[in-house]
Amino acid sequence: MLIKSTKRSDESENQVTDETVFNSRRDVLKKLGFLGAGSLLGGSALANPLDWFKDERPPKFVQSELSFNVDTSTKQTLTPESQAINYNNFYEFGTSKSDPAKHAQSFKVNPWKLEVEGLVENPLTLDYDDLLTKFPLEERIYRLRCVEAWSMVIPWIGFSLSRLLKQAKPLSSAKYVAFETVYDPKQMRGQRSRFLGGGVDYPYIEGLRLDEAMHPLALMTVGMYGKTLPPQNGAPVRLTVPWKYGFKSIKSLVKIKLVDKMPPTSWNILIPSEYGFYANVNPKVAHPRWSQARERRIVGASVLDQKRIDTKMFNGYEEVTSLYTGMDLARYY
Ligand SMILES: Nc1nc2c(c(=O)[nH]1)N[C@H]1C(S)=C(S)[C@@H](COP(=O)(O)O)O[C@H]1N2
Ligand SMILES: [Mo]
Repeated sequence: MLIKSTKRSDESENQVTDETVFNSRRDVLKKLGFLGAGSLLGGSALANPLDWFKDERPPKFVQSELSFNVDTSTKQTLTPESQAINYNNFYEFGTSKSDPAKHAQSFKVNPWKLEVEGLVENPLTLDYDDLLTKFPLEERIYRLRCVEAWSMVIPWIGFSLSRLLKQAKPLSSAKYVAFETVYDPKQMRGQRSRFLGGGVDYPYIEGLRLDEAMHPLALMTVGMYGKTLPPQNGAPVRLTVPWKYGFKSIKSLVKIKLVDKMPPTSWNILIPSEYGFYANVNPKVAHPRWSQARERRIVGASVLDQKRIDTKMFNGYEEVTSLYTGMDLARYY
């Protein structure tokens, strides 16, 4: 059963729904008979991503349609899909915005292995199919605000990271979560030289405090615009943390490790004065080289089709405020 969003008007910028709303929506869908056991993913919708090997045309990444619970509560102008998949940051495939779409098309996402390990009672290994079928998928329309001051509104598809962590059962000694992108220089040209990869020391690593990671907004993302992720957006699985700058939303994950100390993170290692561990969107804290007070929302079919708007604290996701009670967010940037 394929369920798709249709209504997306642009009147207002509502909050994205929280998990409670999604759960009640799921109940409604269940009552309507959309969500019987095992029906979240139609088997026939899962095309084989390796099919292009049999094709005579040059390798082109094939996406599959996904089934998901729809986010109908959010009314925002979506960024056109053509922008979201052609204007990217994914330094493993090059440093310019057009590089990932150009150089990631033959990236292999199946087979895949994601390990959840470290300070957990129940370590997990998920393969490609697990990522798409183990957890009910939900569509979440999230704004993603890049530290470079552009932003997009994207209909992501995935499941809360908290669901995965709960299944792994963090030990009481676990205080942080460390994330790691795949390291595969044969496939990722940016990992072959410091020049091509923008100076990042690969693999790309990120981290969250455990309570941040458990917040229902933190999304394990496997799709966008109704389909599995294209490689330039982090296939087969990435994180989307909408209240933080885009660089926290680490792509093409192979490892999630529960740890007791604040883990190192790629951008913080590279330029600690500019990129902190927290990286919460904050219009009042300027980047040392530019203001963060405003942003360019990419809304049209051309990158130049932009709307200049004020940036909101936590990118507008105020429900995370209590995570930072008593913290000086200018100091912990
Ligand atoms: N592994 C990895 N993850 C990454 C990046 C990267 O270079 N490598 N770039 C980050 C940055 S800076 C941004 S803004 C977002 C962009 O996500 P998008 O291209 O899907 O919009 O991905 C983030 N995740
Ligand atoms: Mo970014």
